[in-house]
Amino acid sequence: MTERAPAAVVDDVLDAVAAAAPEIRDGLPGRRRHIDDTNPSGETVLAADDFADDLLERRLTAVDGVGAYASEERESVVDAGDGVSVTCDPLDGSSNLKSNNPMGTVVGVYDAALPASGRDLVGAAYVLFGPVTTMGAAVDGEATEYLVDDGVRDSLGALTIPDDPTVYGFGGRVPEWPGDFAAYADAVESELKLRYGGAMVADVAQVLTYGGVFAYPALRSAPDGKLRLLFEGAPMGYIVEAAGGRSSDGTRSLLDVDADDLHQRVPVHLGNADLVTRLQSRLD
Ligand code: FDP
Repeated sequence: MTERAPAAVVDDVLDAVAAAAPEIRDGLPGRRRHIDDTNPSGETVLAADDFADDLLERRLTAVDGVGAYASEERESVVDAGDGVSVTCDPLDGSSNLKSNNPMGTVVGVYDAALPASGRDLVGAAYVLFGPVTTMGAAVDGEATEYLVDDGVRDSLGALTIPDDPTVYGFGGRVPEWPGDFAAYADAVESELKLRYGGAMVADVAQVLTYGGVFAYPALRSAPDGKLRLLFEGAPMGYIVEAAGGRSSDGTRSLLDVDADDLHQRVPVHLGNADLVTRLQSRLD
Protein backbone atom coordinates (compact mmCIF):
# COMPACT_ATOMS: atom_id res chain seq x y z
CA MET A 1 0.00 0.00 0.00
CA THR A 2 3.03 2.32 0.15
CA GLU A 3 5.39 3.25 -2.67
CA ARG A 4 8.43 2.97 -0.42
CA ALA A 5 9.47 -0.52 0.70
CA PRO A 6 7.91 -1.11 4.15
CA ALA A 7 11.33 -2.08 5.57
CA ALA A 8 12.74 1.35 4.64
CA VAL A 9 9.78 3.07 6.25
CA VAL A 10 10.19 0.97 9.41
CA ASP A 11 13.82 2.06 9.62
CA ASP A 12 12.81 5.73 9.42
CA VAL A 13 10.04 5.18 11.98
CA LEU A 14 12.57 3.67 14.41
CA ASP A 15 14.91 6.62 13.83
CA ALA A 16 12.07 9.08 14.43
CA VAL A 17 11.07 7.30 17.66
CA ALA A 18 14.70 7.35 18.85
CA ALA A 19 14.96 11.06 17.99
CA ALA A 20 11.79 11.80 19.98
CA ALA A 21 12.91 9.78 23.03
CA PRO A 22 15.10 12.44 24.71
CA GLU A 23 12.42 15.05 24.09
CA ILE A 24 9.81 12.83 25.72
CA ARG A 25 12.12 12.20 28.68
CA ASP A 26 12.98 15.92 29.03
CA GLY A 27 9.28 16.79 28.84
CA LEU A 28 8.29 14.61 31.81
CA PRO A 29 9.27 16.64 34.90
CA GLY A 30 6.57 19.31 34.56
CA ARG A 31 3.87 16.94 33.30
CA ARG A 32 3.21 14.52 36.18
CA ARG A 33 -0.28 15.85 36.90
CA HIS A 34 -3.60 14.54 35.58
CA ILE A 35 -5.43 16.67 33.06
CA ASP A 36 -9.20 16.89 32.87
CA ASP A 37 -9.61 14.11 30.31
CA THR A 38 -9.98 10.36 29.83
CA ASN A 39 -8.60 8.28 26.97
CA PRO A 40 -10.80 6.05 24.72
CA SER A 41 -10.35 3.22 27.25
CA GLY A 42 -11.78 5.40 30.02
CA GLU A 43 -8.48 5.94 31.86
CA THR A 44 -7.44 9.30 33.28
CA VAL A 45 -4.77 11.05 31.24
CA LEU A 46 -1.59 12.68 32.49
CA ALA A 47 -0.22 15.82 30.84
CA ALA A 48 2.78 13.64 29.90
CA ASP A 49 0.57 11.13 27.98
CA ASP A 50 -0.86 13.98 25.94
CA PHE A 51 2.51 15.59 25.34
CA ALA A 52 4.15 12.33 24.15
CA ASP A 53 1.17 11.53 21.92
CA ASP A 54 1.25 14.96 20.22
CA LEU A 55 5.00 14.79 19.70
CA LEU A 56 4.92 11.26 18.25
CA GLU A 57 1.95 12.06 16.03
CA ARG A 58 3.81 15.01 14.50
CA ARG A 59 7.08 13.11 14.08
CA LEU A 60 5.64 9.85 12.78
CA THR A 61 3.12 11.29 10.32
CA ALA A 62 6.04 13.31 8.87
CA VAL A 63 7.89 10.10 7.93
CA ASP A 64 7.68 9.47 4.18
CA GLY A 65 5.62 6.30 3.72
CA VAL A 66 3.57 6.56 6.93
CA GLY A 67 -0.09 6.81 5.96
CA ALA A 68 -1.84 6.55 9.32
CA TYR A 69 -1.18 7.18 13.01
CA ALA A 70 -3.25 5.74 15.83
CA SER A 71 -2.64 5.87 19.55
CA GLU A 72 -4.09 4.70 22.80
CA GLU A 73 -4.75 8.35 23.64
CA ARG A 74 -7.01 9.22 20.70
CA GLU A 75 -10.34 7.87 19.55
CA SER A 76 -9.70 7.49 15.81
CA VAL A 77 -6.95 7.03 13.25
CA VAL A 78 -5.11 10.12 11.94
CA ASP A 79 -4.94 10.01 8.13
CA ALA A 80 -1.49 10.94 6.80
CA GLY A 81 -1.88 9.86 3.16
CA ASP A 82 -0.65 6.66 1.56
CA GLY A 83 1.52 4.23 3.41
CA VAL A 84 1.90 1.95 6.39
CA SER A 85 -0.08 2.41 9.61
CA VAL A 86 1.75 3.21 12.83
CA THR A 87 0.23 2.49 16.25
CA CYS A 88 1.57 3.94 19.42
CA ASP A 89 1.29 3.67 23.17
CA PRO A 90 3.07 6.98 23.74
CA LEU A 91 3.75 6.45 27.48
CA ASP A 92 3.19 2.89 28.59
CA GLY A 93 3.09 2.58 32.38
CA SER A 94 2.52 6.29 32.89
CA SER A 95 1.08 5.65 36.36
CA ASN A 96 4.74 5.02 37.27
CA LEU A 97 5.43 8.70 36.68
CA LYS A 98 4.08 9.63 40.11
CA SER A 99 6.41 7.20 41.89
CA ASN A 100 9.31 7.89 39.46
CA ASN A 101 9.62 4.33 38.18
CA PRO A 102 10.39 3.18 34.61
CA MET A 103 8.02 3.68 31.69
CA GLY A 104 8.16 3.17 27.96
CA THR A 105 6.83 3.84 24.50
CA VAL A 106 5.49 1.07 22.23
CA VAL A 107 5.24 1.35 18.44
CA GLY A 108 3.82 -1.05 15.85
CA VAL A 109 4.14 -0.67 12.08
CA TYR A 110 1.36 -2.45 10.16
CA ASP A 111 1.35 -2.80 6.38
CA ALA A 112 -2.46 -2.62 6.36
CA ALA A 113 -5.32 -0.33 7.26
CA LEU A 114 -6.29 -0.28 10.96
CA PRO A 115 -7.53 -2.19 12.84
CA ALA A 116 -5.05 -4.79 11.54
CA SER A 117 -3.86 -8.20 12.66
CA GLY A 118 -0.45 -8.77 14.21
CA ARG A 119 0.36 -10.79 11.10
CA ASP A 120 0.34 -7.43 9.21
CA LEU A 121 3.15 -6.09 11.39
CA VAL A 122 6.34 -5.31 9.48
CA GLY A 123 8.14 -3.88 12.48
CA ALA A 124 7.69 -3.03 16.14
CA ALA A 125 9.71 -1.35 18.84
CA TYR A 126 9.65 -0.27 22.45
CA VAL A 127 11.64 2.47 24.12
CA LEU A 128 12.44 1.91 27.79
CA PHE A 129 12.93 5.04 29.89
CA GLY A 130 14.99 3.51 32.69
CA PRO A 131 18.27 4.69 34.21
CA VAL A 132 19.37 4.80 30.56
CA THR A 133 17.19 4.90 27.46
CA THR A 134 17.15 1.71 25.39
CA MET A 135 15.11 0.44 22.47
CA GLY A 136 14.13 -3.12 21.60
CA ALA A 137 13.04 -3.51 18.00
CA ALA A 138 12.03 -6.29 15.64
CA VAL A 139 12.09 -6.17 11.86
CA ASP A 140 11.77 -9.16 9.55
CA GLY A 141 11.86 -11.65 12.39
CA GLU A 142 15.09 -10.27 13.88
CA ALA A 143 15.18 -8.47 17.22
CA THR A 144 17.87 -5.96 18.15
CA GLU A 145 18.57 -3.96 21.28
CA TYR A 146 19.79 -0.37 21.00
CA LEU A 147 21.16 2.25 23.35
CA VAL A 148 19.40 5.53 22.58
CA ASP A 149 21.86 8.34 23.16
CA ASP A 150 21.15 11.92 22.15
CA GLY A 151 18.24 10.75 19.98
CA VAL A 152 20.32 8.25 18.02
CA ARG A 153 20.05 4.44 18.31
CA ASP A 154 23.31 2.47 18.56
CA SER A 155 23.04 -1.30 18.27
CA LEU A 156 23.92 -3.32 21.38
CA GLY A 157 23.47 -6.54 19.38
CA ALA A 158 20.80 -9.16 18.92
CA LEU A 159 17.96 -9.25 21.43
CA THR A 160 17.56 -12.90 22.40
CA ILE A 161 15.60 -14.30 25.31
CA PRO A 162 17.94 -16.39 27.52
CA ASP A 163 17.36 -20.15 27.65
CA ASP A 164 17.36 -20.41 31.47
CA PRO A 165 14.41 -18.35 32.73
CA THR A 166 14.65 -16.70 36.17
CA VAL A 167 11.93 -14.04 36.55
CA TYR A 168 8.15 -13.62 36.35
CA GLY A 169 5.80 -10.64 36.63
CA PHE A 170 1.99 -10.86 36.55
CA GLY A 171 -0.41 -7.91 36.60
CA GLY A 172 -3.89 -7.57 38.06
CA ARG A 173 -5.06 -8.21 41.63
CA VAL A 174 -4.53 -11.84 42.69
CA PRO A 175 -8.21 -12.41 43.79
CA GLU A 176 -9.19 -11.27 40.28
CA TRP A 177 -7.16 -14.01 38.58
CA PRO A 178 -9.26 -16.89 37.18
CA GLY A 179 -8.55 -20.25 38.87
CA ASP A 180 -6.56 -21.81 36.04
CA PHE A 181 -4.25 -18.79 35.81
CA ALA A 182 -3.85 -18.76 39.61
CA ALA A 183 -2.83 -22.45 39.51
CA TYR A 184 -0.20 -21.66 36.85
CA ALA A 185 1.06 -18.73 38.96
CA ASP A 186 1.39 -21.07 41.97
CA ALA A 187 3.64 -23.39 39.98
CA VAL A 188 5.73 -20.57 38.53
CA GLU A 189 6.25 -18.98 41.97
CA SER A 190 8.25 -21.98 43.13
CA GLU A 191 10.48 -21.90 40.04
CA LEU A 192 11.10 -18.21 39.30
CA LYS A 193 11.67 -14.95 41.15
CA LEU A 194 8.99 -12.23 41.18
CA ARG A 195 10.04 -9.04 39.38
CA TYR A 196 7.09 -6.73 38.67
CA GLY A 197 7.17 -2.96 38.36
CA GLY A 198 3.79 -2.08 36.81
CA ALA A 199 4.96 -0.85 33.41
CA MET A 200 4.57 -3.48 30.72
CA VAL A 201 7.58 -2.33 28.68
CA ALA A 202 9.88 -2.48 31.72
CA ASP A 203 8.46 -5.78 32.92
CA VAL A 204 8.82 -7.39 29.49
CA ALA A 205 12.37 -5.99 29.21
CA GLN A 206 13.23 -7.86 32.43
CA VAL A 207 11.88 -11.07 30.90
CA LEU A 208 13.88 -10.48 27.72
CA THR A 209 17.00 -9.81 29.79
CA TYR A 210 16.79 -12.63 32.36
CA GLY A 211 14.36 -15.07 30.76
CA GLY A 212 10.94 -15.81 32.24
CA VAL A 213 7.31 -14.89 31.75
CA PHE A 214 5.21 -11.71 31.87
CA ALA A 215 1.42 -11.73 31.96
CA TYR A 216 -1.41 -9.29 32.24
CA PRO A 217 -4.06 -12.04 32.21
CA ALA A 218 -7.80 -12.13 31.78
CA LEU A 219 -9.40 -11.02 35.06
CA ARG A 220 -12.70 -12.18 36.61
CA SER A 221 -14.06 -8.64 36.16
CA ALA A 222 -12.29 -8.06 32.81
CA PRO A 223 -12.21 -11.22 30.66
CA ASP A 224 -10.19 -9.40 27.97
CA GLY A 225 -7.58 -8.20 30.46
CA LYS A 226 -6.27 -4.65 30.52
CA LEU A 227 -3.73 -4.23 27.74
CA ARG A 228 -4.64 -3.14 24.22
CA LEU A 229 -4.07 -5.50 21.27
CA LEU A 230 -2.97 -3.04 18.59
CA PHE A 231 -0.96 -0.69 20.78
CA GLU A 232 0.66 -3.10 23.25
CA GLY A 233 -0.09 -6.82 22.88
CA ALA A 234 0.66 -7.43 19.20
CA PRO A 235 3.77 -5.18 18.91
CA MET A 236 5.31 -6.65 22.09
CA GLY A 237 4.35 -10.17 20.95
CA TYR A 238 6.10 -9.49 17.63
CA ILE A 239 9.28 -8.41 19.43
CA VAL A 240 9.28 -11.30 21.93
CA GLU A 241 8.65 -13.88 19.17
CA ALA A 242 11.51 -12.37 17.10
CA ALA A 243 13.71 -12.67 20.19
CA GLY A 244 13.02 -16.42 20.29
CA GLY A 245 10.17 -16.35 22.81
CA ARG A 246 6.44 -16.89 22.53
CA SER A 247 3.30 -14.81 22.92
CA SER A 248 -0.27 -15.86 23.69
CA ASP A 249 -3.72 -14.52 24.49
CA GLY A 250 -4.32 -17.81 26.31
CA THR A 251 -5.06 -19.93 23.27
CA ARG A 252 -3.12 -18.52 20.31
CA SER A 253 -0.20 -16.25 19.41
CA LEU A 254 -1.04 -12.58 19.97
CA LEU A 255 -0.23 -12.15 16.28
CA ASP A 256 -3.18 -14.41 15.37
CA VAL A 257 -5.83 -12.57 17.41
CA ASP A 258 -8.51 -11.02 15.17
CA ALA A 259 -8.45 -7.24 15.32
CA ASP A 260 -12.03 -5.96 15.20
CA ASP A 261 -11.71 -2.73 17.10
CA LEU A 262 -8.90 -0.15 17.34
CA HIS A 263 -8.96 -0.07 21.14
CA GLN A 264 -9.76 -3.72 21.88
CA ARG A 265 -8.15 -5.32 24.90
CA VAL A 266 -6.46 -8.71 25.05
CA PRO A 267 -5.00 -10.96 27.75
CA VAL A 268 -1.21 -10.84 27.29
CA HIS A 269 1.28 -13.61 28.09
CA LEU A 270 4.88 -13.28 26.87
CA GLY A 271 8.15 -15.04 27.56
CA ASN A 272 10.20 -18.18 27.11
CA ALA A 273 8.45 -20.58 24.75
CA ASP A 274 8.13 -23.47 27.23
CA LEU A 275 6.69 -21.25 29.98
CA VAL A 276 4.09 -19.76 27.62
CA THR A 277 3.27 -23.20 26.19
CA ARG A 278 2.68 -24.54 29.73
CA LEU A 279 0.48 -21.56 30.51
CA GLN A 280 -1.51 -22.07 27.33
CA SER A 281 -2.15 -25.73 28.08
CA ARG A 282 -3.45 -24.75 31.58
CA LEU A 283 -5.79 -22.12 30.11
CA ASP A 284 -7.03 -24.10 27.09
P1 FDP B 1 -0.46 2.21 32.92
O1 FDP B 1 -1.91 1.99 33.23
O2 FDP B 1 0.31 2.84 34.06
O3 FDP B 1 -0.22 2.95 31.62
O4 FDP B 1 -1.24 -0.44 29.69
C1 FDP B 1 -1.05 0.23 30.75
C2 FDP B 1 -0.28 -0.29 31.96
O5 FDP B 1 0.21 0.76 32.72
C3 FDP B 1 0.87 -1.26 31.62
O6 FDP B 1 2.07 -0.63 31.30
C4 FDP B 1 1.02 -2.08 32.88
O7 FDP B 1 1.52 -3.36 32.64
C5 FDP B 1 -0.38 -2.12 33.42
O8 FDP B 1 -1.13 -1.07 32.79
C6 FDP B 1 -0.38 -1.92 34.91
O9 FDP B 1 -1.64 -2.08 35.41
P2 FDP B 1 -1.91 -2.28 36.98
O10 FDP B 1 -1.84 -0.90 37.55
O11 FDP B 1 -3.26 -2.87 37.02
O12 FDP B 1 -0.83 -3.18 37.53
